[in-house]
Amino acid sequence: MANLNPIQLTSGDTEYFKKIGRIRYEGPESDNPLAYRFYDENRVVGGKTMREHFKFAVAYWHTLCGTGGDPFGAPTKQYPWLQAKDPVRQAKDKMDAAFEFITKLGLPYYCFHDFDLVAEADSLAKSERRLQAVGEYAKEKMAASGVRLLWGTANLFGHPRYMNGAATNPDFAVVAHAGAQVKMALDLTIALGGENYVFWGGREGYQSLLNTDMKRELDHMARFLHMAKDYARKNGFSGAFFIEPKPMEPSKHQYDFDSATVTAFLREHGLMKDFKLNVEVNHATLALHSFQHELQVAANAGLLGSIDANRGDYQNGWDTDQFPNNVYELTEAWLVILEAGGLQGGGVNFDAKTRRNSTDLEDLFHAHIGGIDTFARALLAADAILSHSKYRSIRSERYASFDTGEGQLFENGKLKLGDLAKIAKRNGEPALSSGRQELMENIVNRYV
Ligand code: XUL
Ligand code: CO
Repeated sequence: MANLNPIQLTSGDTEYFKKIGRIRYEGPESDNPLAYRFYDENRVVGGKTMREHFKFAVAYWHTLCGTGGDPFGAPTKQYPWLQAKDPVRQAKDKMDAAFEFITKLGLPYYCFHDFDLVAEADSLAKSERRLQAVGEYAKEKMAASGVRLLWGTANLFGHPRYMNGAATNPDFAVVAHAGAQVKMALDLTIALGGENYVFWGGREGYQSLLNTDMKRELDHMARFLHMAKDYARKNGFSGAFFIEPKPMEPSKHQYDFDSATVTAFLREHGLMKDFKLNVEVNHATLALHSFQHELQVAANAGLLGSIDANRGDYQNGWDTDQFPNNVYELTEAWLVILEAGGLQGGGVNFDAKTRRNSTDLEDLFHAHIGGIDTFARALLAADAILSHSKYRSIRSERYASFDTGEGQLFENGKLKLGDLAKIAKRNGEPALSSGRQELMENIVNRYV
């Protein structure tokens, strides 16, 4: 590991990314790979600064904890902040590295699972003490840096006890344990002024329907979410709860399959007021949807809360969690986000990991800089399309027949099926009307 810093037990004054300073905006002409070429945090686009549009967050689990192991091989990355044996010491080293990284990138937020921050102990009481110790340290780091918590969550999928699910586990003892864990994660999120709280249902689903009472499990999940929400509200949490849809992996079928499924679940169980969606790119494509489709479904229901930024791989199906680099695709996504009025309470969390063979500490910077600049370009393009092109008018013209006359009566619920039959007979065969998709695609391409 010649390229890594020597291992040191830190007390908050170790610099982990020694060769790298503050990443700054240098403009599109810059040749500096350690600079932003498009993300200019104070630039105002469509009435808001880029910083406000995105609310970029670093994901603790990938960036600080991801060591490159996969089902076929051992970890490839021996990060210097993961070397201390004492769990709380290691957690503080990791947090030093985290805040150095986030502030060098100039980003405003981070996100974590409880046991990304510090290793889980062998009892709930001990884990709670560890989380409290690390929480105190986080408070200091956040106050000193101004970095805020976009959302916290609990890892309810890693430990063997959750192999049959957490809130949907057929064994009440496990459900109760999950409740204890969520209570601790909520306490920590609230103590750190977290703006939102996420539920990603990692093992809330099934492997086989033969051994699964789906209806009962879904009712348990709703009951559990109500309990968590009631507890948090009672303890002063005013942010949003987000459900993060994903169709499969690790479960064969996950209950939070996609935006439409989650919206129906929230509606059925009276959770629409407190919960919104955290839409992830690679989860959308795993569900055989585009990212923008998932965003639009969430927006239609008023539930577009936050996004997890990454991308999948076109040649294989699974959740590769690569950093975003496709300006065209993200421009289509930002068209949806801008037209929906932005993200409600959330931001853009880089739920993305460098590749197993990206072993330099610097790779973490290149990955984030690339992702951030891709988002900035997409926002600029989407804003230009909405303000300078015929994009909106071409689309609305397609629906012009509903703006007046009988079409308008239809929209307003004033016609019956028999009326449609009369109108159709009177009109004869409708003229063909082009969808003009290629024209629309060219408009997007012109601005990317
Ligand atoms: C897993 C995933 C999670 C959630 C948080 O696919 O996206 O990291 O974002 O639990
Ligand atoms: Co995610």
